[in-house]
This record gives sequence, C-alpha cells and structure tokens, in this order.
Amino acid sequence: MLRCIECGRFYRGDEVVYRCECGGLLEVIVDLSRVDDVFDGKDVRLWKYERFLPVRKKVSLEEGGTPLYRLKNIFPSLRVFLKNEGANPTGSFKDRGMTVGVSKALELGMDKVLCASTGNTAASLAAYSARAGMKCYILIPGGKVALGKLSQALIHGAKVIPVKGNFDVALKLVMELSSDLRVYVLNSINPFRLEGQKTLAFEIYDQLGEVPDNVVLPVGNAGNISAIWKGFKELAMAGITKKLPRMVGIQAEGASPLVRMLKEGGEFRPCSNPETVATAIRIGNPVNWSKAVRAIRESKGLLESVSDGEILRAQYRLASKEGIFVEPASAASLAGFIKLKDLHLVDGTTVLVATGHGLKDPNVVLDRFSLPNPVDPDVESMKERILNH
Ligand code: AN7
Repeated sequence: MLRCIECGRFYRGDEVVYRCECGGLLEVIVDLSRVDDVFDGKDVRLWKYERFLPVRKKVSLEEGGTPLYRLKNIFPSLRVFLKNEGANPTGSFKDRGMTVGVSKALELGMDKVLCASTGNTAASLAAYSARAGMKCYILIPGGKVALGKLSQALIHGAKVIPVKGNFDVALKLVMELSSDLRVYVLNSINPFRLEGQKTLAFEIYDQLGEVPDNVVLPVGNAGNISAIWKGFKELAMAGITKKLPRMVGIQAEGASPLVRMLKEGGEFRPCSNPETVATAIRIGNPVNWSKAVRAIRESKGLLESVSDGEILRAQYRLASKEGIFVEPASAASLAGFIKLKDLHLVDGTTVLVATGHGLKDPNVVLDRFSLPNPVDPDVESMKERILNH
C-alpha cells in the first residue's frame, strides 16, 4: 500500500503511480507487525531484512553488507565510522534501491525501465535490468557524467541518451515520457526504490550494535536521506530500537537549494544552474525535497553545504589516511562533518555514508596529479629520483 505524504490518500501497491493526484510524494506503508528482530550483527546483507520490504527477492546481485569502518587515523579520539557503499555490486548505494525496484518492476509485469541520472542510478539500473532481462533507457545530462558510470551503463547494454540540459531537465522529460511509453520509472520518486535504500539504516544498526547519534550523507535528489530516515523510524516503530539519529545532509555549495531554504526560511526554490565537481549531486531541483525537509525536521537534523575545495581535500584525506577511495559526492559527507564538528554542531557517535566508489570518476583525480617524466632504467637514476621526490 502507498500513502501520500501530503494529503494521506491511499493507493494500491500494484498500481503504477509515482505521485498523488494532489501532487504529493508517495511512501510505502509496511506491515511492521510481521517484522522480526534479526539484528544480531551476523551475515549482514540487504535481503536479511526481507520482512521490512514490500516485495520478494527476484533480481539480486548480492547487494548490501557493505563495510563499516572506524576512521581511526583521521579521528583517533572520536567515534566516527564510515559506511562504504562503494562496495556494492555496481559501486554505489543505488544497488539497494534497484534490487527492490527492479524486483517490483517484474512483479508489475513491466519489461522496460527508464531513468534520468547523473551516473550512478544509470549504472545500477543498467546492471539490474540486464540481470532481469529488461530493456533499459537512460537519459543523462550531456557531457557531465563521470566516465566510470557512463562505461557501466553502456556495457550493461542500456540505451543511453544524452540530453541538452542538466539532470533536472532530464528528470522532467522522464516523468513526461513514462505514461506514453509504458515504462517503469526507477528514479527516487519511485517509492519502492527508496524501500531498498532504507536498509542502509538497518545495516548501520546491525553492524554498530546501536543507533548512532548522527548519520551524515550527501544530498542530491534527496531520496537517500528520506529513505534512511524511514528505515530508522521503522526500527523504532517496530519496537526494536528506541533512539533515533539526527539526519545530517550535505549539499555542494553550487547545488544547495535545500540548505538555502532551511537557512533562509520561506518556500522551496530550485537552483537553476547547479554546478559542482561532485557531478553525482549536481542537482538543482531535488524531487524528494519535501521528504528530506521532513527527515531533517523530525530528526532535529542539519543541512550544510561544502565547497568543491573542501570536497576534494576530504576525498584525498580519506584515501591517503584511511585507504578508502570514494567519489567526490561521497567525500562531501566527511567535508560536511569536519565543518560541523569545528562549529561544535555535532558530537557523539557519527556514521558518514560514502555513497559511491572513487573509481567511478578517475578524471577528477587525474586532473589534480601529474606523473613525472619516465626515468632511465638504471639503479642510480632511479635511486636519485626516489630519494629526491
Ligand atoms: C555518489 O545517479 O541522482 O540525494 O542520478 O550518485 O538520494 O539523490 C545520484 C545521486 C549521493 C545523492 N552520492 O543521493 C543519479 C543520482 C552519490 C550519488 C547522491 C548520488 P540522493
């Protein structure tokens, strides 16, 4: 069953519907009387939490069960952990959404799927639809998708169509096309996809053995922050936990319409020309903004923005000090946490969500480093080079 978060109207789960007639976003209502307390810290993987999910497992690449590391070199005296979603099958958290979303597409009898994407949604949907034997159509912003993600979408056999415009333009087109083409839309406006993503909350609780004080993550289309908050609320509603974390969302300065709204007050206004090195979150009109604002308010959370410089420094710090290579959008979690910690706005146990693998976007690294000229292949020249550099 689906319910509109604005007017409360119900829809059947076997209808293909993305928004309420009133325009509000929909969310899945799960029967929490059926869930069980499986949180023993063992065998952590997404489908362990099947009872919380509104579909049966049909299409899977064995997602979830991603590592939770303590950042012991960067923060030796703090309890700061990093949940490395880059360890998912296609290298990002989107796989959580797609195993559930594509399973739902099969249940509905759909054989074509469609999304707009800054890259990771495309890579993930292309892989899961290939596994399910479906046709996949992907609209990407022309020229602004990281190469790793683009190559994934292509090799999985999706039809990839660049749009003259940014992600927001592409998503608008997707919504307009969906009914005409009888395709199933798997952007995060799809409430079933978010059901998969809420398992990130379950895994954090399962691996940590407690609910953390803060969960910090990058915000683009604002689906993930909404999904993870729903997961924690369901744990509490089912009587499994009592505590709830504060949800802390981080946007890139050049694409931060939600930060502006919460800081300045007033109506939500999209940002018309989003720009950031973190292309994954180069989004000016986040479709889930109303769910995200609710997550921040209910959890007494925070929204903050960080500059591209802060993002790139955090990415390098994580890779060079902890051995964890994440893409720029994911480094926004660490950059935002450092900023808020220095302002004394966060304390206690914190989990940073690293949403995507660093190899997704090799260019952003290679643009910053240069290799020296090759060295003559003799020991003396090599010794000199090693000791002088
Ligand atoms: C690495 O792939 O929107 O706030 O089309 O790839 O749930 O949108 C990606 C988003 C964070 C933001 N980190 O998550 C897409 C897309 C990474 C991402 C986000 C994205 P949402």
